[in-house]
Amino acid sequence: MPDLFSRWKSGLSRSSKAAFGRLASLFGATEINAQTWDELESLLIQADLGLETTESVLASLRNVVQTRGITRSADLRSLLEIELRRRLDASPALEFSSKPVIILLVGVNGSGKTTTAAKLGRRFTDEGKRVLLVAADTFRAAAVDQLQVWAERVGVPIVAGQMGSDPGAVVYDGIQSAISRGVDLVLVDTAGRLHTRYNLMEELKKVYRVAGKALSGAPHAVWLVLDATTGQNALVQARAFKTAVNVTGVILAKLDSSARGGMAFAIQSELGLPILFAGLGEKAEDLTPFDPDAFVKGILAE
Ligand SMILES: Nc1nc2c(ncn2[C@@H]2O[C@H](COP(=O)(O)OP(=O)(O)O)[C@@H](O)[C@H]2O)c(=O)[nH]1
Ligand SMILES: [Mg+2]
Repeated sequence: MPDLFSRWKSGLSRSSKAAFGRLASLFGATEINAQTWDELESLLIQADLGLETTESVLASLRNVVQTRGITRSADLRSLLEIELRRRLDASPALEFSSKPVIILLVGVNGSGKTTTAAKLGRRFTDEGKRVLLVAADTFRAAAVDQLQVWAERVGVPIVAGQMGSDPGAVVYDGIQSAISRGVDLVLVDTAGRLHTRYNLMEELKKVYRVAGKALSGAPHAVWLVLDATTGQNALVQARAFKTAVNVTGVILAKLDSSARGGMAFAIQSELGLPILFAGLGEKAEDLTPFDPDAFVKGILAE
């Protein structure tokens, strides 16, 4: 565990290099002046906090600086840490009150869904849960194969559809099979919907409805996998998925290779969705629960 945590930190410090890393020089021994605010603003925007969040952070900081009569830019660091941390909710505890719990993983092609399904499968299995993977991305043969390879690697059973078969039917079968096998948790890997393609979103809605027919109350969660390297564009995708299905949380994949970790704040403030996990590499163990304290400390670390 401490090993993963330190790798996460190093991942974050890499991801922060572009903008957050440069904050350090801003928090020097100088007096706070107009230039300090301008630079801070541009660094936060570059780090992908988004305009709205950036302006809100700056307004709060200015207010504190004014009311407390703070003049040294070195004092801004801890204030910024507080402001950033305030904008991230603690990740909600994952409750598995029914059995089986059905979780849909959604997101555009290449965002990291299949890899994340495997990582989650391994993680929950390690926690003692009986997991079933369902490969419902039947649009591409390679997609089913990919999850099958992963399932074997992480030692989790899988129900896979034939290439070209109805993804709804695969999900139905998967849930039936989970019920009869006494599985605790079903992770459904769906096709990468192009969020601009209306019919593909309709297809996803259908998968959602079919899950509810197979098991009342399902799906119990819909986790949107976002590629952290796509920055603000991920927000546009997220809104489209939110409109189509009831997204309940976000998994921020590829944070290790992102120069824009600030997206986490924009996801939280502009979408109101909790970030549940962060993907920090391509291997099965490279997934960690999103810890807002460690995240903020990580991005402000020198
Ligand atoms: N560096 C890194 N690569 C990742 C991560 N998650 C997924 N990938 C890679 O991103 C690519 C697309 O992932 P995949 O799971 O197939 O995406 P999908 O199309 O949404 O199912 C693959 O090459 C994965 O190895 C991550 O957290 N970090
Ligand atoms: Mg996939």
